[in-house]
Amino acid sequence: MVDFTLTFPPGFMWGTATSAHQVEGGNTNNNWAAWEQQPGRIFGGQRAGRACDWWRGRYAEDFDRAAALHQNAHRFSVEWSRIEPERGKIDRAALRFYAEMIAALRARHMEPLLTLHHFTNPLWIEEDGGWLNPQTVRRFAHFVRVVAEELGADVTLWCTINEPMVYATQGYLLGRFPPGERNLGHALRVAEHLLRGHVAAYHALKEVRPDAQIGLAKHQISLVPGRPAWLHQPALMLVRQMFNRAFILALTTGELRFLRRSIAVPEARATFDWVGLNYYYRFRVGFNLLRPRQAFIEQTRPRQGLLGPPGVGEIWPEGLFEQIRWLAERTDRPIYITEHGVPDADDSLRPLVLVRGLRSVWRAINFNYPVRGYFFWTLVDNFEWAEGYDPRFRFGLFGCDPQTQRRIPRRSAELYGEICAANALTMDMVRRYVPEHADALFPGVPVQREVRLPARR
Ligand code: IFM
Repeated sequence: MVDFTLTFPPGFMWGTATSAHQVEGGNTNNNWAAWEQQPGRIFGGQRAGRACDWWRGRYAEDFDRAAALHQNAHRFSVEWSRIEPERGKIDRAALRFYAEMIAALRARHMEPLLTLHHFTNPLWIEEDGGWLNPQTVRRFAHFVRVVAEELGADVTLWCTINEPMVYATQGYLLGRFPPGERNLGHALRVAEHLLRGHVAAYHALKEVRPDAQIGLAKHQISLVPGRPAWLHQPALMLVRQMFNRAFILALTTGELRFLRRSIAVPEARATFDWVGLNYYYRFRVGFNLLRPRQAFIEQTRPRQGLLGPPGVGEIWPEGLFEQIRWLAERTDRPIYITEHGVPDADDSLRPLVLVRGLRSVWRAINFNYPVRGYFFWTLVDNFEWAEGYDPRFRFGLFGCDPQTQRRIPRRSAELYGEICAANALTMDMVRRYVPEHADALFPGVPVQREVRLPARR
């Protein structure tokens, strides 16, 4: 087997990603806190509760852990409901908390990437219609301006909105996130308002900090057609257009196209400096006449491949390459992998997912696609939305028991630390962490075998 080193470009960003409601604990004033109180919404009737206890300061020890693994960046989000608990009322202490958090990252030589909206809304926003209400666009921009004025001097990288199409479809089409609707028309309207929210946030940020580098985190999925492919291919194209492509294309064309509906948003054109890719799964897509409320379309998981817990797609890290390629060619912007990870409590899949994922990212970089950084999801196990603290949905490099707050490093943390330190993935790491996959992942010829020359007479 040949020894090799997959080296990443100098200055490549290595980090993990988190979000406020999932790690802070003590959030009681947002739509998720209210949703968690409704029976049957969250696995086992759980609530986020103390989560990872970051609000009471435990972020500092977790940042120490990240820094000890040689990470040089961290993606996190600020909680709108803390900063603006009531309409127009700004909580300066909450802003100070986030300023301290940013300073804590900087003190550890970690670049902050700040997300402004990651699934949660203040209750006063939610009660006034959430993102179905067009007023939310202006209210969000106001909040963004406040954050930019207070924190902008110490932050360069900004992510306006996390996974807009996940928010729209989970909350308004599949009913799994608040407000639990199943209404395609509403899902599309929410997506449109999120796009307008992104644009408004972009301008608010640029007015306050012209040097801000602004993007958004877009969740992309890999898709294969159901069988027979000729029958189900149109379903795939529909999902691909609506879920993967429409939002991104609107940023380049100024037109948001869903099915036959086209909404002109010319002001969206070019309102981004970089694009973030959140990537996890591959799904099989097809028509199902029993799903009228989902436009007769169903997503299932292919039966083969790397399988995590039920309910999620096949784990297929190679799909990163294709998603990077599409984003790079369509947007012509730098790309950050703003999330990539796997639900895996016993860490039996994570080292392999890291290796296979980074092999794909490295391959994309070698095609000259401008990937600038990689943020693994996530640093410590946290509150996984509708899955709550379901033990099957643990995404952390470190385990975290929400009762005791005890952190337990997983082996993948060590592997990620070695990768970040070396700015590279090496064959030696592959041999030590996923020896059973080394030959299949990196087939080679035994060139280093001793060559015996015939003896001279
Ligand atoms: O935990 C989530 C995160 O909030 C958004 N992206 C996917 C992650 C894992 O499901």
